[in-house]
Amino acid sequence: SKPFDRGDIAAAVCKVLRPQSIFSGMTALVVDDNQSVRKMVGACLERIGLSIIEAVNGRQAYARMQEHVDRIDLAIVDFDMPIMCGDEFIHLSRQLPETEHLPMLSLSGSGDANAVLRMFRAGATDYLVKPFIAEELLARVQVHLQLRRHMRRLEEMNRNLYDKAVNDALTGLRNKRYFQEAFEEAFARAQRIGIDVSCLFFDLDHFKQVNDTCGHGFGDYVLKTVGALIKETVRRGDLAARFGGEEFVVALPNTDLGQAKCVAEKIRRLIAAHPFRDQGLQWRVTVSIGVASLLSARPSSACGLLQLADQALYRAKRAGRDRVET
Ligand code: GH3
Ligand code: MG
Ligand code: MG
Ligand code: MG
Repeated sequence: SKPFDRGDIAAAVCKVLRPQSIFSGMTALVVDDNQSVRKMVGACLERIGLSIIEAVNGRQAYARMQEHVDRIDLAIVDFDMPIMCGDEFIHLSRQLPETEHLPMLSLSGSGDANAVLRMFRAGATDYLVKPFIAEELLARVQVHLQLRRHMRRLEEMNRNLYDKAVNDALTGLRNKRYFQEAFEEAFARAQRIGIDVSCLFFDLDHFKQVNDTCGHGFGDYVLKTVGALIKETVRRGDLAARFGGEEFVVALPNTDLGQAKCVAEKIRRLIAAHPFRDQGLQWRVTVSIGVASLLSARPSSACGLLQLADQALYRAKRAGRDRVET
């Protein structure tokens, strides 16, 4: 029996993987100064469903990469090309955002070990030697694209986990954990550079009655709406979070007590005037708000500032609710 050569192995791998349109929706950048090589590579990749973008030298390839970086999933790159060769193109591309995990396969003439090394040093992830075997090209490309898909899935999972870790599922505001960390940073920064930072502490009034009378579904709707009203009133640099059940907090960097009180008053009025209506139910909702700030009270920690706002909130409750206290 004849010994295995590279072609046999690649063909065997290919049979297992069976090329088909499994990568439709993905795009390959094919870079070669030789038109027939571009066409051959392109035809191979189209067999597994890829869309093709072509470039005839490194400079043109880099322009295509800059323009389409968000939809290119793979690059097959010739080494020796006029104007800009393959390793320089790969090196430049690796400095673009979002190319960190982009598979870039080097395609160089046989016997040029130096070219292969230069391409790897520039950031290539694999290589093929010309004349290449179509099945081997496809087998390698499939491995890289499958890895890319796994990577994408992991990144997506990671984003979802992060989202759950820092945001409140009901309102979409930040959660308590995120708030505490970010508030400590904002507090430390304010102390360091000698500016003010304020804190608002919200608690919905008689919220038990809302749940008891209209049900938890309506209660949740109220919480969501209050979260949205708070969010749309504060500035982008402010930090709004759901602190607990029907309690919200807002950190206002670079804002003194007087200004913070104005923001709180604005939100209080907005909530009191909002027609809370859902599934045929209607309820009047009010909120009590405690306000405290660094420069007027000089607490020694973020936690201390939060406590002062909480104490002010308690006074607002005792004074009759639906009001702002400092
Ligand atoms: P007040 O603050 O004005 O003194 O009265 P309250 O009725 O709001 O008092 P309290 O803070 O003790 O009650 C809060 C209630 O909020 C208890 C609970 O039924 C309700 N609550 C807490 N979390 C949620 C939630 O996620 N969804 C709903 N629907 N209700 C919640
Ligand atoms: Mg060439
Ligand atoms: Mg409460
Ligand atoms: Mg309450």
